[in-house]
Amino acid sequence: MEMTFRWYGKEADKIQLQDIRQIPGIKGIVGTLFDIPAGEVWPKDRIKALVDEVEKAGLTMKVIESVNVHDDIKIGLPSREQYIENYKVTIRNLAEHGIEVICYNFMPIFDWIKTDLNYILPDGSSTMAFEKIGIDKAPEEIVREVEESTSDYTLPGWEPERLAHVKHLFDAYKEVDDEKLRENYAYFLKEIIPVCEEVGIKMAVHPDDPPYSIFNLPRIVKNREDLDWICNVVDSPSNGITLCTGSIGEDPANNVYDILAEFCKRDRIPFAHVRNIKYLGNDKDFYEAPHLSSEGSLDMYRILETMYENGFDGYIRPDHGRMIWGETGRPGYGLYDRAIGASYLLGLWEAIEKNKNKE
Ligand SMILES: [Mn+2]
Repeated sequence: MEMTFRWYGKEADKIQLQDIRQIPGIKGIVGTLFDIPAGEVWPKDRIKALVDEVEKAGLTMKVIESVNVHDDIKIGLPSREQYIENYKVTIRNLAEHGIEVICYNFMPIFDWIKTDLNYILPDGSSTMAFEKIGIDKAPEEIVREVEESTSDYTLPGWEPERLAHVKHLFDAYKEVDDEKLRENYAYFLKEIIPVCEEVGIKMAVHPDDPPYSIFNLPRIVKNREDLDWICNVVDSPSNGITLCTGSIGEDPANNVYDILAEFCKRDRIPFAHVRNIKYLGNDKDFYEAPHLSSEGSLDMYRILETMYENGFDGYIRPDHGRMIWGETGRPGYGLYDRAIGASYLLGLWEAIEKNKNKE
C-alpha cells in the first residue's frame, strides 16, 4: 500500500507540493494536466515537466487522475476513432514517464454531482452533500448554481468548455441507454487495453458518483454486477478499478466490504479512494463525513482490514475532505482535512499490519 495525495498542479492548486511533502507518510502525488481538454493528446514535454517538478519536491507520481474520456466515445460517434487514437498516444506518453495507473470514469456529461458544495456541519466545518430534493431541478439550473458558487476555480469534470454545451450534450445522449453505453464502453476498452498491456499501464475506472441514474442519464459503473461486467469484458490485469469507498457506499444497497474483498482478490484494484460518508436517513441522501468511522456510516477499520486481508498492494489516497480551520478553495480538496484523513488511514493500516504479523 502506498499513500498518495491528489494535486491539481501549480497553476490550478493553491496547495504547494512542499505542503504535501510535510504530511507524514505521503510518498506520491496523484497528478493531472488539468488544462488539457478531454480527447486531446497529453504532450510528452508537459508530462515530463510535471514529473520533474514532483520529483524535485521529493515526491513521486505514479498515478494520474484523470485522463477524461471524450463524450463522443461514450455516445459512439464516428469521431470517437480519432479520440481513441489520441487516448492511446496519451497512454504511451504517460507510460514513458513512469506512470503506472490511469484513473478515469465513464459517466455521461457530468463527472460527479453533489447538490450542496457548502454543507455546514454542526462543528462549523463545510463539506459536500447530496440530497434528492436538490436534484429535482433542470440540469442547466444545477450547472448555473455550481458555476456561481465556484467562480474562482474549475472543478474536475465541470470544465467551462464542457458546460457550455450541456444542452447539446443531453440531446446527443438521447439515444444512449445503459445497453448502448455499455457497448461503447466495451469498444473503448477493447481498443485501449492491449496498448496498456504493452506499456505496463493499469486503467482504473472510478465508480459513478452517485452510483445511480440522475437526469435519466445512463449509469453503468454503479455496483458489483457492473464492476464484474467491466473486469470480464476485457479480462486483463490492465483493466481495473479505482475503488472509491465513498462513491460505492453512496448507494446503501452496495456492500462496500464485499466488493472490496472480491476485486482485491481478483487483483483489479490498483488504486483506491478511501473516504467516509454519512447517510442522512432519507432515501439515499448523504454528506461527505470526516474519514473517521465514528463520524460517518462506513467502518473504515473494516475497509482497510478487508483490503489488507485480500492482498491490496496498490496506491491509495484520502478522498474528499471538509473545509476546516478557515481554509477556502476547491470543495473536497483542501489541505488540512485530507491530511488528517491520510494520517488516520495510515494509523489504521499500521495497527492492522502489526496485529496480523502477531497472529
Ligand atoms: Mn472518489
